[in-house]
Amino acid sequence: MEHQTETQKKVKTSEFPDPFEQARIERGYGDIDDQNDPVTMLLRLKDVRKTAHNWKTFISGATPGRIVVPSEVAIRDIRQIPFEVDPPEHKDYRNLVEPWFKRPLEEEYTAKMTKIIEELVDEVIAKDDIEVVSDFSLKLQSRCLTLLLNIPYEEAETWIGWGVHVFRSEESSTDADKANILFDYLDEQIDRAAENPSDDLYSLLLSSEVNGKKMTKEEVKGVMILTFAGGRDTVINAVTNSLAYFAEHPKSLERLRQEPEIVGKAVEELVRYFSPLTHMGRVVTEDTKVCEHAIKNDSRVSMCWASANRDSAAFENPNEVVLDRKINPHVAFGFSHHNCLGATHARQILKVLINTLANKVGSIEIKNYKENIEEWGEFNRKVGFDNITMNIKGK
Ligand code: EMZ
Repeated sequence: MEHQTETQKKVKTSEFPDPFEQARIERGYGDIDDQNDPVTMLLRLKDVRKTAHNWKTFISGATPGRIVVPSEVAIRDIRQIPFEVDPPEHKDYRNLVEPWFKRPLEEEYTAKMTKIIEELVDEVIAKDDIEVVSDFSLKLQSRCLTLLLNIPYEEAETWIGWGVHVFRSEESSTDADKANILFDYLDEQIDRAAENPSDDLYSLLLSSEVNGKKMTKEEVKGVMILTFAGGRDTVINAVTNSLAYFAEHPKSLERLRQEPEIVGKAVEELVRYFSPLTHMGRVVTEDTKVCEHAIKNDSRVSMCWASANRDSAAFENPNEVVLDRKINPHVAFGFSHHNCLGATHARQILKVLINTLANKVGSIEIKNYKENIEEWGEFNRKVGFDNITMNIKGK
């Protein structure tokens, strides 16, 4: 084995460095440009939490697409629901969809998910080298999404064909042609469900009322876009990154096999460490100040979950994965009333995945990879892998 001194220590493939540390400690924020609509990124856990709570000064219900960074204003004009709606209306939508998005806790749902994931793990064990992002994580995300929508399993094939992100491509971080594929698809699906109602999410939404009024097709589309877009690259990265982590920490996988009761804590810790969604924006409704920094009315801020999750004011050894971390107030799923609607589904995916890997996998070897580095002004943040080839062997 190659000898490495402390200073030469190689960064592991599964390590996710924190690019925000210095700015977080010294200033608490970072200014970035995004398509000529600048964003002040808030880096401290305390400020991120305060901002998430304060929906009057920091709104979500701005021009559709503007709270997302990179902004999606140029590629969509449909409002995502409940994501781009503020209180009090937000609550009506949220109350409507919340029970549906808690279904992943049901036994039957978990059983189906376990079958999907076990099959996929068996499949990759049987093969030699596989490219994990496209041959594993994308398939897993798409197949599990059929459960969340409650539609036939075969439909996943269509979504697998769309690739990792529904709004981004290799050519562009906001790709209008790509977005239109999703929008046209949803129009078709909504029309289908309107004509032939079933027990899927489209039909439920179409038959629902909010504030005494039937949901319009436009509103249904707003919920569906969120369901497709919000949990796609995020889940794919979380799954891929978890595999990379276990490839380099086989003892952790063995520990999870022997102590399955800590799997819930392990999921929270991996999600904290990876922070699959770097940040989420808000639009400011009055001149204000954060960290002694003036922020102008109608400008944008973002709550940087990835930075907040490494804030040493809240986390001991923030750059280490502590599988059974006792106190873990992370904000990887956001914070306050807009916290992630799909979190129950995402957590269940990671739990089932970890249990399945622990029971079936003997070793994982990383062959080669290309990191996915997001560039936010002065910050370069690794969020996952564009591709990563592994050899996964069974027990
Ligand atoms: C939006 C966002 C939601 C956005 C929780 O995040 O996810 C992004 O991936 C999408 O591009 O439109 O849905």
